[in-house]
Parts: sequence; C-alpha cells; structure tokens
Amino acid sequence: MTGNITFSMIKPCAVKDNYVGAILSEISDAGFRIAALKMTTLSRAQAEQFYGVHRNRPFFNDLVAFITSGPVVAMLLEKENAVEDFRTLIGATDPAKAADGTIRKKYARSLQANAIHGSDSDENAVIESDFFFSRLERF
Ligand code: 3AN
Repeated sequence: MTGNITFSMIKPCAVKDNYVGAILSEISDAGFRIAALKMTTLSRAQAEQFYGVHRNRPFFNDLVAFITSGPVVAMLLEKENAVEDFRTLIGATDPAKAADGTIRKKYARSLQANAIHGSDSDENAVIESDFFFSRLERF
C-alpha cells in the first residue's frame, strides 16, 4: 500500500515530558489509523542503522546519543497521502520554524529534541516500518 503508510516515532524528550497521550490523540484526530504501535529503547547499533543516512553529518553522534537516551514510541500509520500529510501535521524539523498548531511547535524542546519523527518518503516509510515491526505486529 505504498502511498498510504508512514512511520513515526515519538522521541525520548516527548516521552519524558509525558506527551505520548496528547500526541497520539492529535495523530488520530488528524485521520491517521494506528496500524502498529510499540514502546522500546533503541540500542546504539539500532540507532546508527535507523539514522544511517545522517552518518556523515556533524550532529550524528549527538543524534544517536539522544535517540537512545530513553524509550521511544514507534508507530505505523495509515491514511491517504500519509507521508506528506503527516509531515504537515508535525511541522518543520526546527520547532522554532514550525507552523503554529503543529506537533513540533507544541511539544518539541529544540532542533534535536524535536518530539517526533515522520518518514520523508514512501520508500523510507517502508524501510523504517520494516525496521521496527514484524508482519505479526501489524493490524
Ligand atoms: P526530519 O526529522 O524533519 O526528517 P532530518 O531527517 O533531516 O529531519 O533529521 C533527523 C533528525 O536529526 C532530526 N529530527 C533532528 O532531531 C536531527 N537534526 C537534523 N538536523 C539537525 C541539526 N542541524 N542539528 C542537530 N540535530 C539535527
């Protein structure tokens, strides 16, 4: 169902800030169906794989340290035009630049601790969902 799924992860900052319930509500209210859901803590090796495209960026080590600093809530989401609509819902990577009403504007702390991840393409939505969820975990 390429085009109809995206992958999202509530990051450790927002889990610690107790925003999981509020963020899941926003996602449901925006018309996304939760097809898989899991709370887990990434190992260093898993985080390095997940963020592999950023391996050569100056912020890579900090990003891996941050994303492994506590549990995340991973989810597979279904909706028409899921990737683009979800990126609109969460707002710009830097919460200071995120539009009013977006999840990052409301719940992010900073550019790194920006509350939530959303896939940036249909291809990555499949790769990221397969990384976190087995077929038995999808409904
Ligand atoms: P997005 O999550 O909006 O797709 P990406 O994929 O470019 O953004 O970046 C992945 C993550 O890396 C971001 N969510 C953010 O936490 C972190 N990040 C991106 N750019 C920077 C930066 N310049 N400095 C620190 N962290 C960054």
